[in-house]
Amino acid sequence: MAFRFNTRRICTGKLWSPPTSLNGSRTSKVTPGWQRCRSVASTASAEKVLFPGALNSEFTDTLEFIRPANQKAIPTFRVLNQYGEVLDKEAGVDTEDGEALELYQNMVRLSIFDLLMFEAQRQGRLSFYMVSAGEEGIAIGSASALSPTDVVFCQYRESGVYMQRGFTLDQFMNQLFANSKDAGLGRNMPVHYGSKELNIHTISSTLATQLPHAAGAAYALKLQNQQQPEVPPRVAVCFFGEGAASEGDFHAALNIAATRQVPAIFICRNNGYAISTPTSDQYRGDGIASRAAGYGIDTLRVDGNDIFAVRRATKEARRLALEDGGRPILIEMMAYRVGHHSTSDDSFAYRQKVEVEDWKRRDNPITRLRKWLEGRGLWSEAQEKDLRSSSRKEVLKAFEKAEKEKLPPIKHAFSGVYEHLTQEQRMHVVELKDILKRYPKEYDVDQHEGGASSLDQLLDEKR
Ligand SMILES: Cc1ncc(C[n+]2csc(CCOP(=O)(O)OP(=O)(O)O)c2C)c(N)n1
Ligand SMILES: [Mg+2]
Repeated sequence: MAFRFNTRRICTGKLWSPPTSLNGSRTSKVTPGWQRCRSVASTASAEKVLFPGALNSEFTDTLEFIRPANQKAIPTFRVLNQYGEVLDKEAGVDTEDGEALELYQNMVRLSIFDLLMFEAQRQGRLSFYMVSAGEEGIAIGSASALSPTDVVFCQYRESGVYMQRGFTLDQFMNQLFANSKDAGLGRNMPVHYGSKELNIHTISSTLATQLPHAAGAAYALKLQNQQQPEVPPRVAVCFFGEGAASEGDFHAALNIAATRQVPAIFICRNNGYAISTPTSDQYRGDGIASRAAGYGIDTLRVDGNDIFAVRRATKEARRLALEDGGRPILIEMMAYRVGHHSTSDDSFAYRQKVEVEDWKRRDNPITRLRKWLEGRGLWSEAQEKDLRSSSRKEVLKAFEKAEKEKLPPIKHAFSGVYEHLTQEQRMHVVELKDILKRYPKEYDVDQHEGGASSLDQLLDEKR
């Protein structure tokens, strides 16, 4: 006999028992399976070896590569078809008529808001804007299925999440104009909203940075959910584009979320483009959902033009994310980016106008829900007209109000970085004061609240 297997079974589901505390009683902490088995273990007749890096992999004598091209693509979950008809009549929709009407009205409001802000930028009244045309159902539908206490991280094309959570038109406008009423004190580019009250972290355009932030927040929530079982548990929700999923941060976030089993919902808006880069140049695999499976994360692909499907998927994701102490979930929501990437982009330089027109005609979250509402006798052309005209008026009113506001005090270019002004900052303030004084025609300080005087206040502040 030349050789013997080591038959010691170091770790199996059967032999393992929950850890006990120092006084011998059972603790409630259960170590998950993926943490238990760390060593090679087998019997001579075993069908599989528990390699520490690939648990439960069976031996095979067939040499066959897994070839993604031969596998069926992940299906796309839908509740309604393109004609607004419910596919599974028994399951129906899980939304009351009143709520469906509200969702519809919010989607229309958002699209009108987008249209008017895009035009305002073209008139030179705003410096920058990004629309979410075609993706209204993803933002509004998913936000409507979350708890207001859940912590949200957005990319930049999710104004609907803010709107659905109660961000007011005034708040949107104050941020867009970076006026003195902007909660961010005018320090961000337009569209970089944030709201502490609504539990939405401030947007950062540096792609994908929100993903590891969300994984970290979800880990904190996992601990909080454990430590405060009397408080309703919360999840972290992270929105990102399929282009952002090409960043290293995406992979780091998914991996840490999976290994730590944190209650996070990653919502990918796959709209077909990352500015001018089409998905065909971005990846070769089956979208973004397939990547989640690679990290051991439960995943689903959803028709983003179907707000009922978006809602149902998000609700179920939330339930799963909080199960057994927490786990991450990824949902890939499919849509088409109907608008240009931003006001700095002309998408007809890289895609055909007819492609966009085709999508607009073929499918859209707003028209799909409208068809469903009309089919139930809940909506009419007259109501549509009223909604559109009143939304337009509301948006323009808030726009004009915010446009008249002064800009924030100049001192906020320096404040809030350190607790107290540093010696170096002090020198910068003095220099700025000098420049403003020497070139009064170049810098209209009166646009700012308090003119240049806020800089003196800053210099006078006691340490
Ligand atoms: C780190 C980083 N790299 C590049 C950019 C430039 N950039 C801004 S948006 C964008 C495309 C992102 O596409 P996607 O994530 O699909 O979102 P979408 O715009 O389609 O909603 C790029 C490349 C950036 N903002 N940050
Ligand atoms: Mg995209």
